[in-house]
Amino acid sequence: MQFFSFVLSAGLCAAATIPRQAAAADGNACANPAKRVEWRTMTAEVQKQYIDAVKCLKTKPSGMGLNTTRYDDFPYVHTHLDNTIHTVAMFLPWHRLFVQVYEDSLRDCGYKGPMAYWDWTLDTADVTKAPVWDVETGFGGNGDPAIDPMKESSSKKCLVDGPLKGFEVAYTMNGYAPHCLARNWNSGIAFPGDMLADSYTKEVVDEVSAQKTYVDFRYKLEGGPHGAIHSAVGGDMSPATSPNDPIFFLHHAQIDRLWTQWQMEKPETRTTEFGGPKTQDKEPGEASAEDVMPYLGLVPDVKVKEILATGTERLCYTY
Ligand SMILES: [Cu+2]
Repeated sequence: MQFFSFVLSAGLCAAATIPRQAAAADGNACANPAKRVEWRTMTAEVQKQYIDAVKCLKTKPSGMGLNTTRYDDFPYVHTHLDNTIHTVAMFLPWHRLFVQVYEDSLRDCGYKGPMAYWDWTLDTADVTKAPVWDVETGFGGNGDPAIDPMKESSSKKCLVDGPLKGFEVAYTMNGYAPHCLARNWNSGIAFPGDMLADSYTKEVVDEVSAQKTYVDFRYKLEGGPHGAIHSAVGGDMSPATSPNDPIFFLHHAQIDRLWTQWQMEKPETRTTEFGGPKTQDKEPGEASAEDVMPYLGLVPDVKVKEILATGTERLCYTY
């Protein structure tokens, strides 16, 4: 598979008429890319503005004709496309645009600060103490301590403090089912403070970033640090409706940041490099940058190749 992918990506480079250079050196580069920042570097005031905008999305109508709110569009689309966008080549570009659309929605709700990411490598000494969980300046922490997920459904382990207390989300993987936002750190079973932190230390990320091909990089990043955070946070962050938890978007901005940094190490090749399994099928076929990514009306469907570089008119940001 790896050999095949290498041949394919080499073929793509040769076939491209005008190889897209790093966005900065490209005619398509945007003039003033917005800098995304780590959550803990924002002032408390801007952190509050960000979370206020998240809550504002719950007051706006769906942008795609659903009977639920703008916020709920994101988990709805993500869960309906679950098998199309995970453990496949398009995992990274699909989520890249998804985060951008979310950021655009926050701006429609009046947010003027930077888009934020959560660099969890900074917190692996004790992830439970990460600034993103602060009840004053973050997204609140674990769900209701009175709920023991060994005895009751972890879906009852809802946030009982912090700015997202009472945050109601509309969907589960079974469809429309309004419920309170739940977190179930460590799935309620591991040692307190563990949070699978060994899976997303700086050392682990360095090894992911040392991968030489998109195929290997995507595979290691998705199956390693990406998946570990979803599992460690638990509750609504675990199933395919994981965008129910607003921390999803800071996590995926970090995933996107690591991809962007990997691309910028060799922008002349890596901002066009793409490949790997096209589908989750047993014989998935080889993905192509010409593949169209579906968004179910959240935003018009788009070819992968439009989303491979950042700092463009379409994705006018940097890290
Ligand atoms: Cu996802």
